[in-house]
This record gives sequence, C-alpha cells and structure tokens, in this order.
Amino acid sequence: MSLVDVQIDRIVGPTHHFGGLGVGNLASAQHAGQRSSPKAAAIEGLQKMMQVAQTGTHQFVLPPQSRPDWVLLRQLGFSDPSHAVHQAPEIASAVFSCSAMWTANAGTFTPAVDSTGGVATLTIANLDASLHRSIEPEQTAMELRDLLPNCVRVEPPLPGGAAMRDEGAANHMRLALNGQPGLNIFVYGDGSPKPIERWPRQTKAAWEAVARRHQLIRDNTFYLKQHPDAIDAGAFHNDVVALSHGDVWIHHELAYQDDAEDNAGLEQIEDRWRRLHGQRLRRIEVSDSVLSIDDAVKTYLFNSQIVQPHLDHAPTLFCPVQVSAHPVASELVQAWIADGIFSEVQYVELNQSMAGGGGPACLRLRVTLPLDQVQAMPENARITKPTYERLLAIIDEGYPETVSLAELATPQMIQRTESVTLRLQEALRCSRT
Ligand code: SUG
Repeated sequence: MSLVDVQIDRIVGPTHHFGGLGVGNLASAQHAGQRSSPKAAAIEGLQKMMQVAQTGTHQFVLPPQSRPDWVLLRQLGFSDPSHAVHQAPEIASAVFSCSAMWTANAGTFTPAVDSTGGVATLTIANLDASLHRSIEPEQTAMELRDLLPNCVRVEPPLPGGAAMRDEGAANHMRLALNGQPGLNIFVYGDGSPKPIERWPRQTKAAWEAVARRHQLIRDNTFYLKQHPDAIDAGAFHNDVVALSHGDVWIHHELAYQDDAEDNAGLEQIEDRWRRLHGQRLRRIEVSDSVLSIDDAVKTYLFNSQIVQPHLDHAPTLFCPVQVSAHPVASELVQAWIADGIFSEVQYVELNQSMAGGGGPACLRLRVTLPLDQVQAMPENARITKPTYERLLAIIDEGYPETVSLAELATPQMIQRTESVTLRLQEALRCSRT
C-alpha cells in the first residue's frame, strides 16, 4: 500500500524568547538574554509551512501551547511570573517557553507496515532532559490525538525520568522504499565513552522501550551511538548531523561512533538494506575535512528538510539560508542536486528559530500514512492559502514585535499573549469533516 508523508509544524508562540535553556545547544547559549522577535518568528515558521505546502506536500499546523504554564509556576512555589523573573529567571523562562515549536521532538512515529502488530504508533517524547521542555508532552499528546487519524495509536511519554530520557523523532531515522517495511535507526547518546562537556539527551534504554512498544520488526531495528565529539561540538540531536528520506541517508563523518559496543554498525545497516531490496542504500558520508563538524552545526546543513510530494520526482530540499552563505555547504547541496538525489533546493529564512538552535527539520514532525487516512485529518488544520492568510492576520494583529523576558511577565503582556494564543487555538480547533 502506498504511503504519503505528512508534515506537522507548530506556530511559534507569542512568548518566544531566548532563555538559553537548550541543553548542549550552542545557538541557544549564544543568544541567551537577547531581545527576541515573536512576530517575526511566527511569520518565518508559517512562511516555511506555506512554501512546503506549495510543493504539493500535506502540511498540517498546530497552534501555540498555552503559556505561561501557571501549573508549573505554582508547583515551583511562585504565584506571579514577574517574581520568578527576578528570583529564578530559569523558571520564568521555562514557564513562558515556546520550545514546543520544534515538533521534531514531539514524538516518534512508526507506520503500521513496520510493526509485527500492524499498528501505526506514535510515542509522545517525555523531553525529561530539560525543565522547559518537560512541560510540553501533556498538551502535545492531546493535540496529536485530535489531529491524527484514529488508526494511529498515540502512546503516552515513557516513564522513568533521566533513565528514559527521550527527545523523539530528532534522534530517529526511517529508511524505506514507499509502502514497504522500513529500517528504523535509533540514535542515542549515553553509554561509554561519554561527551566531556555535555549531557546526552537520549538514552538507549528509552529507544529499546519505544521499539518494544511499537512492536517493530527486530531485524529491521538498529541502534547507533552518537559520537561523543559530535555532542561536545553542539550536535545535541542526530538531526543536526544527519538527514534521511526513502533510501537516502546523508550524515557527517563524526555523527556516529561506529565501533561502540552493542552498536549496529553502519555496514550492518547497509547489509540489511541490500538483503531486503537487492540494491544499495544511498548513504553519503560528509567528511570532516570537507565540512568541519563546527560548520555543520553553524550552518545546520544536516537539519535541512526533505519533502517528496511526487514519487516520480526526486525530493526537494529546504535548507536554512545560512547554508547558502557558506561556500562548502552550498556546493555540497549543488552536488547532491547534480547527482539526482534532490531535484531542487529552496532556501528558508528561519533566523528566530535558528537562534534557539532549531532549523527547518526541527520544526516539523513527519508522519507516514495511507492517503485515505490523511484525508480523514481535520481540514481546518491543513495549510492552504486561505488558512495561511487567516493565521497570518491573527499573528500580525496580536503578536508583540520584540520582547525581553521581563516584559513578557507583565500583566498587560500576559493578557495580550494569552488572548492571541486562544484565538489561534480556536482557529485550529480540530473538527473532523
Ligand atoms: O531543545 N532549543 C531547542 C531546539 C530543538 C531543536 N530540535 C531538533 N534538533 N530537532 C532544544 O535545545 C532553546 C530554548 C532557549 O533558548 O531557552 C531550545 O529549547
């Protein structure tokens, strides 16, 4: 049965700011405390969604989550966000955080064809590695249960705290020929040797639990250890150093520690692919001498988003504009196009998201479904020209231009941002046709 990719992004919330809270995330640390531009952030994200939809891709959208998170604020002993700004700015930043915009961390999806039980499953990520992200899963689970068709089993986040820390699809790759069972590759960062400076955000035990829950075909399931040097260089997720789609897997030389104990090993994955399909997996390794790991992290080349609306055409690559400004990164893209791996590149400006460490691929969750199931998804949450314009008008009218954390915590600003969030939530309330 033929399957199609659905892209799910979220509108960046009106309280978007630079809290510097991203664990091991260089861009987030570099921009900590700077004034942010919530309106520009939301418009940049929405424009990317429209650009993707215009290729003929199924593009859906979620509204911002409700912020501030009053429950977290009160549970941590504050009643007034402005008191938190002065006494515990990290808590204030967490309660206003819009990090749910990075939906690649919302959960991990595998289609029915990959499981022995024949069920499509999404496990909501617990995001337990950081306070500001651990508040996302509850709302995310409700939203995705409403958005996705009933055939998808939406599973709650893994319990177990740090031992089971899970950041969703950002560390998962699925390689497959259309409609056929895929190879699921799960990338983790814990175990020995460890990064020197940074805390790995994904554990192998969490992935093993996800694979069991999803009843994945064992021979098609692989675990790869992220290279500790990549984590130390700021690749806090696999999707900062690797991209994948169909039979294409492009990654940086330092992405994985190939000889780690219990690791699948790249060769084993290639062998399995050859045995299943009788052809070669198109794996491309970009060596550090061509593009250094630091430049990979700076440009977010590997965080480009791949979409393939028409299977008889090579996919389109959406790259951050930072790639076009880098001679080597942009040459690599041109070489991939010349080799027929992609049909074209479209550059997208996502400066506000990039400053928090999120590129085009971080901003979307990919779900692969039969077409009739996609057609059963709520039409009002699909990006079309009229929906785009309606959302743009609400953002333009209600979002602040620029803010600091202290300004976000004033009663007038809270009233304003809560009200525009409600308008967007109302506009996107899922109603099935
Ligand atoms: O978890 N940034 C996010 C960026 C997530 C990117 N996602 C993927 N690679 N898929 C994170 O580090 C920044 C928040 C701040 O600056 O306060 C932040 O949370």
